[in-house]
Amino acid sequence: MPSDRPHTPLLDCITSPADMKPLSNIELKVLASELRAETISAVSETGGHLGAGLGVVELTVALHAVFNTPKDRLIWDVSHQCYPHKVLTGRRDRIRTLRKGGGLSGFTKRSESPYDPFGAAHSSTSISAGLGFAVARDLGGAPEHGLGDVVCVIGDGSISAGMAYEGLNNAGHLKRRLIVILNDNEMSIAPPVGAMSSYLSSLYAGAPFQEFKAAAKGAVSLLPQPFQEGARRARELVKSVTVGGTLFEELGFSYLGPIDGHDMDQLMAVLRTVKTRADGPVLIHAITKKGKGFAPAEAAADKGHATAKFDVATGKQNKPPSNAPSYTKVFAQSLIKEAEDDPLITAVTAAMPDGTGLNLFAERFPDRTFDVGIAEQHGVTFCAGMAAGGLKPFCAIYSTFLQRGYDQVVHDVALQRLPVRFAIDRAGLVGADGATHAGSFDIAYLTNLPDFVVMAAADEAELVHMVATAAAIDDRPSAFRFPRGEGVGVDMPERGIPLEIGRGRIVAEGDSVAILSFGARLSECQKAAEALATKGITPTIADARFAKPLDRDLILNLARDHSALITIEEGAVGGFGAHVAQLLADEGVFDQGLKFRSMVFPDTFIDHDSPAEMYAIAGMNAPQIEAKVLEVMGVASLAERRA
Ligand SMILES: Cc1ncc(C[n+]2csc(CCOP(=O)(O)OP(=O)(O)O)c2C)c(N)n1
Repeated sequence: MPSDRPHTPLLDCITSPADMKPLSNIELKVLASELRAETISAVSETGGHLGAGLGVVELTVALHAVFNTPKDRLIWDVSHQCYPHKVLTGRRDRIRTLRKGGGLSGFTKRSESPYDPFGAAHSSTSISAGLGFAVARDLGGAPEHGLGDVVCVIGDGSISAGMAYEGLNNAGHLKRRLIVILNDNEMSIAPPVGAMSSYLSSLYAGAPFQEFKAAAKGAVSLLPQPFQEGARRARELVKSVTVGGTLFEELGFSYLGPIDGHDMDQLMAVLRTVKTRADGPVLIHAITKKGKGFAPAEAAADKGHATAKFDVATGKQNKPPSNAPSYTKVFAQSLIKEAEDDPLITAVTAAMPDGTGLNLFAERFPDRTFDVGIAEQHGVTFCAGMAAGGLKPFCAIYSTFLQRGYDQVVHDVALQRLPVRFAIDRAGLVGADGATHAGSFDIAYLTNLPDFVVMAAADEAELVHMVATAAAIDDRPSAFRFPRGEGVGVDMPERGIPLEIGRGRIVAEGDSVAILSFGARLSECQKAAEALATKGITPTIADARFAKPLDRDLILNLARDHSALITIEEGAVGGFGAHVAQLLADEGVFDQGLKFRSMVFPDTFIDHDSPAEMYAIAGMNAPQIEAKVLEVMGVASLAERRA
């Protein structure tokens, strides 16, 4: 092992959680500190989610020391905090491959390990999934490794989402033995918002930990018999019950806490008590510190939520210099300009102010910015209400997270033809976060909705115009999508000019083959065209701009003037290409012998890798576009036949 790796003699002896069973609390504390050092060291090499994992190091150790995973199911909500868990569950040898192509996923993944009973990355699913496991256990389900206790760990940010309450509500009703740990670090990605956040704080406001002798009334039934290590401490914790009447108890849970989630003695005592005594749903409220034990993370505004590779000594991140503005920033700046002229424009984010760029909008227009918490469903319908009330809401949600608000998009927005503007960031393949975060489906799931206007920006200048276009569309819903990362470095317009709805543009005139691009693959198409030019082939290149409404004239003219037409889009089957094919079929164009190809994502979930490599796997980089042109022209097959 290189010498700059941390010294971890105890951790080196742990090959699986079973090795932790004989350890004393003192040894578990040592193990936690080694695990923390290993996590920091690994993430310094890989980049990724750091703060959340550091905040649950003690909790991770204690859970694996007390429970018998993988038979007992440990379900991490979002699971961005699972790196220490991966280290302890037989994956330490690969921990420095996190988020790299072919390496460990940055989230829990069923196919990766039996210690990951449920995959996640989108938040607030753990309680529902955990309850499913609990019912499966009680009704005789017998999966591999058996089924024992079920422990869900959910953050104070993630418990703000509707789905978490749906799970709590049902769990309280079913009364099955289920353990939920609320990991309360008073942080989401940004500071958490909302009444629930204030409520959680009120549960421990004003009282330092050492005075927390109490858990709530419901915990009395959990009072332990004298048992081994930690018994005295546990009894202290649950005697002189004071808190009583928490929301969680009203929902049918026994509430224990708040406890100090970094105090191994408290954790061990409480977890052992619960393991021994719980006979229904229990909620343990643990207070932790995001970024704990790594000063640069603790000091950061986001508590080290996500980081590039960094220097362990200084915390300085190695971010490659950027050549062009990020799409996110271009979106935010364009929206600010529109909002300066139009006081009715509002903006909504679901717990992602920085990720969506709305932090910039909020600085300029604090009263017109709404962070609704992790609540995409509510966020969409909230926008629908604002639109019905005469405002011009921009709903800024990543493609992947908008999936959660789909019925709201259909039922509350589209069906009522309300002019909500969806700003869809992270469209297409996103890289290290992998399949869970890919923005693959929005073209398909929006273009099939009547009256929706669906746009995709080919570059950052186009994005400026699409923001202006969306601002101008006030009689129906609209959406514009743009990818993660930097633009392509084109000249930027001073102000956006609304585009003509349903009109695309010819980018390069050619003959024989036309490539019709929807979105940011345009630059790859242009690279492919350069390569084809050296072979004497000059394709026409067009930018569709709109997948709905389609530019019928453009498409039919391209079909008329070329022998082959290829569409390309950063999305799954069923989107832009499908609509173009439908139009061509309906118009009888195929009867005339047009050769047609549609380049879409393959029908599979693509694992994490660099975006370029993911696009190579999807077959959508310039060389593959070039190959597709050659194939449709029959050039490749001719060459093959000659060979
Ligand atoms: C449905 C959904 N929306 C948004 C996100 C983006 N996201 C990832 S982690 C996170 C914050 C989670 O906060 P919390 O549960 O308190 O965990 P912490 O990081 O503080 O440990 C958010 C908003 C997500 N994963 N899923």
